[in-house]
Amino acid sequence: MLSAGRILAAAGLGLSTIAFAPVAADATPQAGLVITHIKCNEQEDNTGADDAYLVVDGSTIWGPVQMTTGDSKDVQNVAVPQGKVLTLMEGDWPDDDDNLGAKTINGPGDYTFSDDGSNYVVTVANG
Ligand SMILES: [Ca+2]
Ligand SMILES: [Ca+2]
Ligand SMILES: [Ca+2]
Repeated sequence: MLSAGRILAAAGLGLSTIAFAPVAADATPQAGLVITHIKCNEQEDNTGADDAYLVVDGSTIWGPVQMTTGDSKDVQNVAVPQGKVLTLMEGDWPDDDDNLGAKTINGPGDYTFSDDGSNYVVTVANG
């Protein structure tokens, strides 16, 4: 009796795991946009590397990563929701971080951030 009960319990767990899978799939964003690359044509800091990071809705979605003029880095397909504002920031200490620009992400393409004397190009692709 005990062993039969355990088998039933195990089967029940297996079924509930399967039942939850479609729920998790529904919760993931629609086939969306991803950041695939960032290029630094002109860094913001005068000395040392920039500490570049990308922000959406107040949350850092990538970085900080050290970048200097001429650097070109692949990004591991970081999701960025369509229609959201993507902000490129540059970390400083002890003074405040610098806002290098904000762009509304409307689709795949190259987005240039060029505030504060910098020039970065962020590439967005279909995920
Ligand atoms: Ca700076
Ligand atoms: Ca800095
Ligand atoms: Ca600063």
